[in-house]
Amino acid sequence: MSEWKQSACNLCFVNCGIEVQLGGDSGREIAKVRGDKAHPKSQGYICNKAARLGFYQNNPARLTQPMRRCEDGSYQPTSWETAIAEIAAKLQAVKANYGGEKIFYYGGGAQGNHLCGTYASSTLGALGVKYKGSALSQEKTGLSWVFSRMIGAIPHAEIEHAQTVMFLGKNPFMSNGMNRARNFLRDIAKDPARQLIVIDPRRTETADYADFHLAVKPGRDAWCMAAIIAAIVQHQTLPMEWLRQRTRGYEKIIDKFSRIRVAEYAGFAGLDTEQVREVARVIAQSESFAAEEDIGIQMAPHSTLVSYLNLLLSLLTGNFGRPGTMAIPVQLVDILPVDRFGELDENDREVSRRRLPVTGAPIHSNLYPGNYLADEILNDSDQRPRALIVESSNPVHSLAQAGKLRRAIRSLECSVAIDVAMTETARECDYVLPASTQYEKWEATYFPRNFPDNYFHLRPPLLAPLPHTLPEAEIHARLIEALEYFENGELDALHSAAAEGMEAYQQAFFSAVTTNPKIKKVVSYVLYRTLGPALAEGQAVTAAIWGLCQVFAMTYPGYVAKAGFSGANAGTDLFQKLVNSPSGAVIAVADHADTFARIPFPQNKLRLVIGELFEELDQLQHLAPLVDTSEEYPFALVAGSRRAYTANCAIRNPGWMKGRAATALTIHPEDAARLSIPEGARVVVKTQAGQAEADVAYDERLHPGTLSIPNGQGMLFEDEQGNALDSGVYANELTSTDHRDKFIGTPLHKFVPAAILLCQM
Ligand SMILES: Nc1nc2c(c(=O)[nH]1)N[C@H]1C(S)=C(S)[C@@H](COP(=O)(O)OP(=O)(O)OC[C@H]3O[C@@H](n4cnc5c(=O)[nH]c(N)nc54)[C@H](O)[C@@H]3O)O[C@H]1N2
Ligand SMILES: Nc1nc2c(c(=O)[nH]1)N[C@H]1C(S)=C(S)[C@@H](COP(=O)(O)OP(=O)(O)OC[C@H]3O[C@@H](n4cnc5c(=O)[nH]c(N)nc54)[C@H](O)[C@@H]3O)O[C@H]1N2
Ligand code: SF4
Ligand SMILES: [Mo]
Repeated sequence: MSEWKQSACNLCFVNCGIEVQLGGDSGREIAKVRGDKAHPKSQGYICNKAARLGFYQNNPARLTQPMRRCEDGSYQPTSWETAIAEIAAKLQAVKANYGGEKIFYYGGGAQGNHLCGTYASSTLGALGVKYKGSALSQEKTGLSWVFSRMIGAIPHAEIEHAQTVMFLGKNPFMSNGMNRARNFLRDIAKDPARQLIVIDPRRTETADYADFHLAVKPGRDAWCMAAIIAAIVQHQTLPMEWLRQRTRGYEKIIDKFSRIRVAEYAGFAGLDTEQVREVARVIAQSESFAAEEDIGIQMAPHSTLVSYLNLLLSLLTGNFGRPGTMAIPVQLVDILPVDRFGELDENDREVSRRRLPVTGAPIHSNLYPGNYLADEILNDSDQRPRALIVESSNPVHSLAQAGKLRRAIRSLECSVAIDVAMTETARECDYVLPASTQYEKWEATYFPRNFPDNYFHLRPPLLAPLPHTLPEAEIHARLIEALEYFENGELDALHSAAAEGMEAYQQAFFSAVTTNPKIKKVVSYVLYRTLGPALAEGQAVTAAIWGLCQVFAMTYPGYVAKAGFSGANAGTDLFQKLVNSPSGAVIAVADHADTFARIPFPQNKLRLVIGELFEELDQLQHLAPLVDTSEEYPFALVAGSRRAYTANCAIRNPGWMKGRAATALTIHPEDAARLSIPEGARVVVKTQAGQAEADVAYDERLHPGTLSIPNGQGMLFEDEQGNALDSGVYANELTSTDHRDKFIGTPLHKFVPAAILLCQM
């Protein structure tokens, strides 16, 4: 067994610090995992999943060579030289014939690895790629739009310090998605001075810790949230002086919500009016209130409208810019950048928006919605994409309507997947390039958002790359070189400056970026190839982080100084600190006092009206559900819920799951009794888009009338004899790309009308 080595868990976006012992015959297996107490954020916390990380690292489905699709559809291994040369030639041809913007990109990092996206930006720059999408643009772009329009920044909810906390469509007991989730739930439940509110149709494991559980009817959160706000406006004291000073549009909001009938909306949402009024009172009277939402509403009917109401609730009650409310953090990289929305009309609606050329899908936070990708490709327009690069994402598995995306990818002139495994997406692509895993190279994620301290974790590798795999930095560098982007010798000055030392390099680099416009488009590549070789052995892939540290130190000198890095070398010092801190380090200390100064709107005022969504509120008065069940499809299927053993597409071997219920389709026992479906029965679940077989388990926590399947199941996996193992339902064989939010295009996976039938024996 090796000594304990620090790293981070990559199974969800919390990325807890871990310590790992390697073992096994090869010494390459992740044998033991424990929480890293020295990690500034997770402080030793891990959930049940981290112990099973070996199933990610030691994956028999791993790619060990570049693969190329043959005429007959089979895949043949090929050399790196051939693969890179052919891909570069094909992408170059697409660029020459149709323009670089006809090459689309999807992905850029899963839950624990974002360096690949940074290096990909150079390949995209060299090719002139304009359109990127990622998993974020099927869940969080609605939220980023709302944040951007109301705050002009992406804030952080300080749930750790709030007196009252609300989880809306979020089940952190199972999904974590926050620091030390289970410890947090235990602590808040024990503290009589604090309250927890959970809004979820299911009586979740999180709801067990709550003071108030609003068991909203599936898909009716818009009425629930509108009722809470209306109850506050009508019966509680609003912080009027604060609203006058700090916000714009509050009069219109108060006017609209003073006319909403609380009892009617609460009733339509399936809730007890008194409970709604009590929750409203608790929120309005709390010292501090902070709410966190997740895909339980972002992927449910009215997705973006509910995100709007959620933020409106905090802002209208003055819960912004104080400890325990909301603050604006500083991050090394804004993974979900502020949405640029341009001019607004007199009703606070956008005058124009960047859109995809064929479908007209709106682009938010610089990302196209994944739900439109297949339609953008499958048509005769001259404007359609001709090539696709997918990196560290498995959209054929994770985007709606898998079959349509398969057809779309097959119709392209060139498609490339960069992954560690032969995924469902890889199996549709012309070329598949094998990456080293997140434990075989330096890695980092750009998710950390804390306040006032923010930290960053640059992790050294635990083991050497599997032979014939490469870190993405090297893959992109080889592609750019095959594209012959630079002339011979164009980067010589930078090479020699790097040999002289960091200070000389810093000067040379900034002067090169300003004098040679070609460098700006491929900055991460240039850093990797020029600074990289001057760094310690194996560390070249961290070169881009050096560049990010320089920009960060220049953008936030005050906050960075408070973390201990100041002067002309602050960026380099910060970089060195990260390289030498295998448990992560604090990179900046922000301040509540500056929060309003960072709102980029006139007089630093928050904007309570988003015209498009404010108007949409009027639709609620008709009390008509946006999506409904029918006689043919009498259930609301939750097409993907987080369970103890789900981790998106990170682990393909179903052997990592413990317990039968891991992959089961769950149903409320009353529904099951009505339909005479015994527990353990094999059933068919059917939607308008498709059908699948599943084993049934009862879940009395479910809202009656709903069915639920876990996310990330049904991936192809063969045992050593080549037999495909049953690994649950492939959720996106049951979903449709048309079933989406009207503003942003997010899929409404939480409410897919469905039927359930017993399989014939
Ligand atoms: N175990 C595990 N953890 C994960 C992941 C994983 O795959 N497995 N994935 C990570 C990722 S990428 C994400 S985005 C997060 C997602 O994290 P969550 O959003 O917390 O996870 P979900 O279980 O998908 O959905 C949350 C809740 O939404 C509820 N819900 C369903 N329909 C509705 C509705 O109409 N209204 C409301 N209010 N709630 C509804 C469900 O009952 C569920 O409890 O989890 C992260 N953490
Ligand atoms: N129906 C339904 N669909 C859903 C969801 C749902 O609840 N229901 N959830 C949605 C959500 S919230 C999300 S976030 C998405 C996630 O969907 P994806 O982004 O497709 O899933 P990930 O697991 O993040 O995909 C990671 C891919 O990266 C690969 N990988 C792992 N490590 C590395 C590495 O170091 N380098 C490279 N190049 N590749 C690597 C893995 O093998 C895997 O193929 O799924 C979404 N899809
Ligand atoms: S909370 Fe997320 S990052 Fe932490 S151990 Fe669990 S799966 Fe890993
Ligand atoms: Mo996600």
